[in-house]
Amino acid sequence: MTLPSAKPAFPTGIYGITAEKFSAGRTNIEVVRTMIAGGIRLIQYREKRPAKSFAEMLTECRTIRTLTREAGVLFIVNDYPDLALLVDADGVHVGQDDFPVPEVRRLLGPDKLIGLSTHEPAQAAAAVAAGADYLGVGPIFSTQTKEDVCAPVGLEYLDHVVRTCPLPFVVIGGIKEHNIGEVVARGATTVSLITEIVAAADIAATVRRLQAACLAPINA
Ligand code: TZP
Ligand code: MG
Repeated sequence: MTLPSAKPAFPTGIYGITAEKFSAGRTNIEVVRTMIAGGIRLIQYREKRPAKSFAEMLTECRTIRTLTREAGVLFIVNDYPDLALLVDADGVHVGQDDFPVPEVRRLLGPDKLIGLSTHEPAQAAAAVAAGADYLGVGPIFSTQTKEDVCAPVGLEYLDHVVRTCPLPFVVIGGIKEHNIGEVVARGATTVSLITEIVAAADIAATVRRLQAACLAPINA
């Protein structure tokens, strides 16, 4: 008898990501609270050292874990599998230069989600082979939010993933209210926007509108 997996399903809709530097004076905790008030289902904690110490990140992630658990929201930690384990997050998101997915799997076990950022077809195929649970696809459009970001991959790579990838994926990079319709029309069902959300005057209302735009084809 095979036991059902305890691994959560990867949600459709808006994937919120913290970025205190762009949050107009609000803390990550305030931003997370208002994203949740707007109905978000998936949040990633993304902060880099040395802007934040590990101790600071741990404290923030503990609070975010409590808030997301209360609301039934999935919680992913960027870059740091140890931090994810310490706060019992639902998973980790890594990039091409972070620890390889099989090593992260050894640390996290079978029930946590592992996401891997990809920028080209060969990386998508490798992510599947390595046992990732979902792919990051981007940057779709140009963005200033990420340091050392590669050139936009464009909509062609998104089309490739939609056509060929057996895993769920999230699109990211330069996505705004005015262009989210373009990626959704091409088959994106989970969409991440950093500055469009964390810098918004009314984060909850922005999440609500984006969520509706993202899920429109699914609810049609
Ligand atoms: N990975 C690829 S692009 C990006 C990350 C983390 C930043 C996206 O930020 P924005 O503000 O939505 O362009
Ligand atoms: Mg990374």
